[in-house]
Amino acid sequence: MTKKTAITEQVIQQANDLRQQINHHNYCYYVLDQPEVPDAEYDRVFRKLEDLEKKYPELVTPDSPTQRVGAAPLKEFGQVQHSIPMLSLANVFNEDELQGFGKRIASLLDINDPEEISFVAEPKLDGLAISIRYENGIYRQAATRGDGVVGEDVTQNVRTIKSLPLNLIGKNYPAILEVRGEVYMPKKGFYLLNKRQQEAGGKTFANPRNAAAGSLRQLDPTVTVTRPLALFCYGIGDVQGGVLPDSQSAILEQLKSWGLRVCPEVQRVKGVGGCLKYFQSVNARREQLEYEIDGVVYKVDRLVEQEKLGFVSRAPRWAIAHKFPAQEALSIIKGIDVQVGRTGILTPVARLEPVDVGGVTVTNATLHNQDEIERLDVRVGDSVVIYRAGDVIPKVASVVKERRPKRTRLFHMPSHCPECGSDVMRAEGEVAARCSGGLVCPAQRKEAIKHFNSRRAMDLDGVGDKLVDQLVEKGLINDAADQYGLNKQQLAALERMAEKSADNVLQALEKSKSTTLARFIFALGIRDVGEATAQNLAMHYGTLETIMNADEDDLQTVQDIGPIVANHIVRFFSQKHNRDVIQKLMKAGIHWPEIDVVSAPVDSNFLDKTVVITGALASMSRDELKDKLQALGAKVTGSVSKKTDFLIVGADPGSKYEKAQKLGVEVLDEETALTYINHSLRG
Ligand code: D41
Repeated sequence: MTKKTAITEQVIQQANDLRQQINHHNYCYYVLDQPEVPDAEYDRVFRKLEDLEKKYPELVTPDSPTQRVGAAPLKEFGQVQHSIPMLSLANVFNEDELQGFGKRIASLLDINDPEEISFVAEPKLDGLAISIRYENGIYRQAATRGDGVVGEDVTQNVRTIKSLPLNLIGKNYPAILEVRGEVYMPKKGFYLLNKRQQEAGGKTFANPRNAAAGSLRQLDPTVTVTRPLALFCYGIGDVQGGVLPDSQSAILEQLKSWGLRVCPEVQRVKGVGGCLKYFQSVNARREQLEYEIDGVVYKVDRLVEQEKLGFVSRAPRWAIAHKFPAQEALSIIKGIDVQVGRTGILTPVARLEPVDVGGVTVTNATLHNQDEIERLDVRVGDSVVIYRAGDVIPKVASVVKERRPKRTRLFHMPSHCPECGSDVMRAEGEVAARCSGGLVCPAQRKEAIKHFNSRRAMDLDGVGDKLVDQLVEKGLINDAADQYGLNKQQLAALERMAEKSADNVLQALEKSKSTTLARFIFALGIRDVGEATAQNLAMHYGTLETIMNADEDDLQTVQDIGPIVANHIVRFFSQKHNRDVIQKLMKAGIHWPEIDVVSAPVDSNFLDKTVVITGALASMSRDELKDKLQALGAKVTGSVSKKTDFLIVGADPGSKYEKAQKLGVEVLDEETALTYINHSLRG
């Protein structure tokens, strides 16, 4: 009996140790933004805890980091009554209104000069206000703001947010601590989520705020866990059994010391002047911030002053949101045009009644494709909400149906290309409609040449978009190669050109002839061949000829190239006009330095072999090994079958090893595999 207890205690201790390690790594990574260990180490510790909890299910506690992964779905959210109401924020939209705010509180506080007042200034995140309750330092409950009095119980969903500590750090936290903050979705995570949703045919979100709201108000926490939500804390609610400092800024410091995440942009400022300076500085850096904000918030720093000021109709008098000019505005669709891009994709574009959106006059907004037009149900004559975020192309966010004029007609993509009259096709499973005219289509020709000239391709900065348009329209060039045959007289005769500028163009053309194979491949504008793929092709094959002659199977041995891209590449080079253009370009004198091919897979031990990797490797990650094997022509799969040629085993191999032995699959240890690889490399 005693022995068993001893073991259990040891196991409990081990589980606690692992949890502490994981919590610490989470804190470094998500709160401090300073990871101490590589991801692989984190994964290792996490798996160890998972294994332990699987073996001893009675060990699992609700605050174990393994429990973030998502509880069972709910039928509906419970209701939570906020013990202290969650107030709302009043707004100001300009400097005058802000000065008014300053004067008002100065007068209420009996202070002569508003510039004497200390404020805490912070970005106003565009997310969802949330209240989070800790009991004895353990995460217990989270609720949305709701109407400020009653919110929804989103405890399980908030638990999945990695920047939320499930246990507070330190010892001096109150027995009951309710923190308030904003749940939001970082911009990057939002773009990736939408991309993922689109690929999976799921619903996409109009903006990070909607994505955050949709993710948090998800009845199934296993969905929420896949959503990249984050949290900043900005205040407190109910506090029992402990004391907090006497200023907003010190409270935020205190929250930080307990492991809670506070926005790093928070600053103490003096007076309305300090507020304005802060507003300008944040506004200037707005695009670079990782999250979307719609303004900044100022809060009177000293709590005694906050108490004196009190609140009116649910908003504190001591705080104010200073909003940026709206990113949305109302306009009317005057018409829908169709633009043709480099790869022939037809994009419907709404022509708008000019409207100011956050200080920029907008006259066009993309409608993306037919599906989007149907989703929005947008028609010519409609009143629409235009949305502009940063440098992104303005979008139609929604249609104001109530204002729709009578007798509007549905828009349909044309069946023929508006530029060249060729048939428009829509491939099965694709949202995009494409012109089938290829380089017959002047729009595609222009765009192809512009791409060829672009900075990351041939860097032909002397021949810009406007000049390309002119040259194509005047019939002086038909493809990228024709540019190299232009002479000074032809150029000097063009609009807005003279001898000097013609010379500059000729010089730029000459300079662009010296390039790299990767840039050249990228410049050709093969569908789905971006910079990285062009680079991989160049490194893999070393010469243009071998790339042009590779077949689809061979191309798939190149890193990151699958059957679809391989097919695009083969199709591109099989077309006579493409080969002709390439020949003309070579004749014009385009050249690049020779490449040492690192991994010519000719003599590879792994060529066309099916390989499985299992166990922990000592010298590299499994992904790295996979890349190396693929570069040598291997197909790397996840499970062992009769078709498997080799199983490469690292430390502690599991069932795959047993299966391989049963099936008589050849097993290689890591060292042997690396010897084979190195041998292959030497060819
Ligand atoms: O970033 C925000 N969205 C934010 C919202 C913030 N930084 N501070 C806030 N402070 C408050 C008070 C002053 C009432 C504690 C808020 C909000 N409220 C708020 N968010 C939604 C409603 C109110």
